Amino acid sequence: MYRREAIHVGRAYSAHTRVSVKSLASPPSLTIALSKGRICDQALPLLSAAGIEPLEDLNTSRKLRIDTTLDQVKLLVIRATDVPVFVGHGAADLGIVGKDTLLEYDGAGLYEPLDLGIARCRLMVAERADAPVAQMPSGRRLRIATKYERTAHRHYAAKGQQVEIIKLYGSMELAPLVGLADCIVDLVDTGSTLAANGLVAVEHIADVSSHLVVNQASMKMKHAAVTAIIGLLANAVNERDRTAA
Ligand code: PRT
Ligand code: MG
Repeated sequence: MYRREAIHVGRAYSAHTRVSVKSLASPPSLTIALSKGRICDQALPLLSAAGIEPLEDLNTSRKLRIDTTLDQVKLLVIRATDVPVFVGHGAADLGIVGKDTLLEYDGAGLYEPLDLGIARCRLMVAERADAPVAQMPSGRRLRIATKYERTAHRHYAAKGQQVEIIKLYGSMELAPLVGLADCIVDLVDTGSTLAANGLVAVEHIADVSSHLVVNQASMKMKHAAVTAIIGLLANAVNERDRTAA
């Protein structure tokens, strides 16, 4: 079974990649962690182009470990913030996770070999359109509501600004409206959530997209299989970008 699926993968991409049939012929098992929702929705076409298709619908299945068309590859469906934790600890070999989540992750043990260019957005500072921070009495410490505590700390520390960070787990946009904070640090895509809540983006902190991450020990111990997956996904990204251009 392994051999048949592996040969299929090798053949399908032989024109584009150095991935060899041999590298996947009798492979160790590999797990790839990812989250439901937008990352999963946008990652599936890339995984599919790499020959990895889940045998169940990730968004609706109650199973958290899902078989794929490649016998040796399983998908783990977990919370976005848990992806670097699973991969960093070796509970998953690979993961697909937003740069925003990676910037917050304070653990080690990860390589970040490939930007998949999906689930793109920007991490921004936003404030009330009707109460700009610039018009606030000076000398008062800014209160920043965010789920990106570490990234916000780093951003203001780099500017030499002392701020109070208020950690929230969601609905950041509400905080300035109800007087909990002066600003928020949050993800912005179209800007319509900010606009709907009377907020405007005032500073850009980082561009965000989802990256492939790899456990460092897996990269060593399962080198051929892991680099084969990286190669297949890199080809899928290049092919997508080429046809979109
Ligand atoms: O939802 P849950 O608490 O389980 O986890 P999560 O919120 O971390 O996961 P999810 O699925 O909501 O987001 C996963 C990842 O998607 C994030 O970590 C980002 O890397 C990426 N991503 C890309 C986004 C957005 N774009 C995005 N726009 N994540 C969230 N948003 C939200 C944003 O927080 C804000 O509330 O969408 C709103 C802004 O969108 P616009 O279009 O109105 O500007
Ligand atoms: Mg969410």
